[in-house]
Amino acid sequence: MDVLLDRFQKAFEVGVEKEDGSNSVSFGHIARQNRSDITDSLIATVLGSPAGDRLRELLGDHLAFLVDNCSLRFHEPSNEKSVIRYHLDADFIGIRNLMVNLWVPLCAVGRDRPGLTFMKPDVAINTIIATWRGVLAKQPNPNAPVFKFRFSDTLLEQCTGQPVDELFFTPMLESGDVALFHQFVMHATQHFPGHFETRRSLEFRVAASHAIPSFYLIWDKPLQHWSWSDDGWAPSSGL
Ligand SMILES: O=C(O)CCC(=O)C(=O)O
Ligand SMILES: [Fe+2]
Repeated sequence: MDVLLDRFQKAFEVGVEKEDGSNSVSFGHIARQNRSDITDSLIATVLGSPAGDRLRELLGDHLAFLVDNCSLRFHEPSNEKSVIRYHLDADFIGIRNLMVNLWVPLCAVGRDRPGLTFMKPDVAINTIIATWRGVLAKQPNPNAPVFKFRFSDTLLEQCTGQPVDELFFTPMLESGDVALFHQFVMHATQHFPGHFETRRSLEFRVAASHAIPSFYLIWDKPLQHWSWSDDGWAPSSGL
């Protein structure tokens, strides 16, 4: 945990200048400032945890980190960009090929600080996905859109026939816990009216090296490959 916090602090010192007004800095940006030592250390730490074993089970021995969408996020009440309403990460990752998001708060969340709110796994999502695809299809280039679609409460109630309060849950997580989900799990910043303390978190977005998500391929975005061997995880050239 201390390692993660220390690296977060260092990365923000490198990163804040660029992403003007924004509350997040991508690993790709940090690496382009010649500080991939910081992002490598973050990746090595998360892969060395039980989350690394889980990724291996899900994606295999060769992982690709989608570094322009791996980020450090500093969530503060005064910054409206901090709040991200209901969405699917498929917006910017694409439909084809699995993307896993490891979301890691660096403080306890869900009670005094806003956590991440997830759609309950038993909600039928067919209509939601159909609606999402319908919006995507209307984009100028549906194969590689710049797409940020937020689902309103009303739209979610129309899609599911249930009150929105019944559709979601917010796990209480401790600092350094890992929430793992894919690009079709709907989520949002926990709605937290009134004052709350700032919250730092990390987002690692990962795919199998042989199955890069569609929008990443189309845009030819940067990847960092890590592979498993008997010596553990290490950076690699991919397959
Ligand atoms: O940190 C948040 O509140 C939102 C994070 C998010 O949407 C994500 O990691 O995909
Ligand atoms: Fe998200």
